Amino acid sequence: MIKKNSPIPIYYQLGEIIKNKIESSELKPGDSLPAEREYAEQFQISRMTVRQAFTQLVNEGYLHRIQGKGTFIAERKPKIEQALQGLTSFTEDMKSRGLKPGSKLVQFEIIPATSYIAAQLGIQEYGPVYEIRRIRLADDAPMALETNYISANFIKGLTEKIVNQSLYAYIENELDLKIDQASQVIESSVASEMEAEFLDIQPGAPVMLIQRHTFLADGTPVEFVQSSYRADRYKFKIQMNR
Ligand code: 16G
Repeated sequence: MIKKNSPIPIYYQLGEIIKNKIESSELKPGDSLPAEREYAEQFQISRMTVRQAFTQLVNEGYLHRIQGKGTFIAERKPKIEQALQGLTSFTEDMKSRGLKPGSKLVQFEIIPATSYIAAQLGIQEYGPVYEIRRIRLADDAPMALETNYISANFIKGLTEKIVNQSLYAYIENELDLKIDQASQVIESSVASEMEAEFLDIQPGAPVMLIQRHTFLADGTPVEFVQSSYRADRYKFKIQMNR
């Protein structure tokens, strides 16, 4: 129950109590939450503290408020869990989960490589590079905004139609090149206005930035990719041995 002389604030303790009820399905999506007054009486705390707990859970996505109606348990879609061991494509990842992979093409052009992009791809500055920006979809819902940079002198014949399907399938099956390894860096960030619009989230909502460098077995760079994944829909799992 609530400990009044704890270093943990009371609103936080109440938030944890409500979260437990949601996680154990005692409170189910769509249920309305008891009124602030009821919690205040039950735990002998102020209504302001109860409101603070509710606000915290609204921000975390556990609850939502409907003007004039009250506070309800939010519908929370399970996060997609991606293992970080294998080198897979988005299309493969979604299919292996029984989800329908998809893309919405935002940009497809050949640009002269900036010095930064050239260095990432091991090519000359101003060399021709495909810049491909796609919203990646799972069962038609936006999961990530992904921008690929690919040397146009190396990977030839890309079209809008191809990148609306699987890029890796084209590289491996049509060009007969074997994608071998990649290194990936993941960091947290918040959605910019543009990312928020494409990903159907609020500006400032948490996202995970992923940078991937992908190579053939002989070390030739295949792609440099910058992606923003929705942090409310994605989590990463890594297996560790000691
Ligand atoms: C994944 C890769 C991306 C790759 C794409 C190919 C991450 C962070 N990125 O999204 O680097 O270009 O798959 O997918 O996992 P595709 O074959 O479906 O086009």
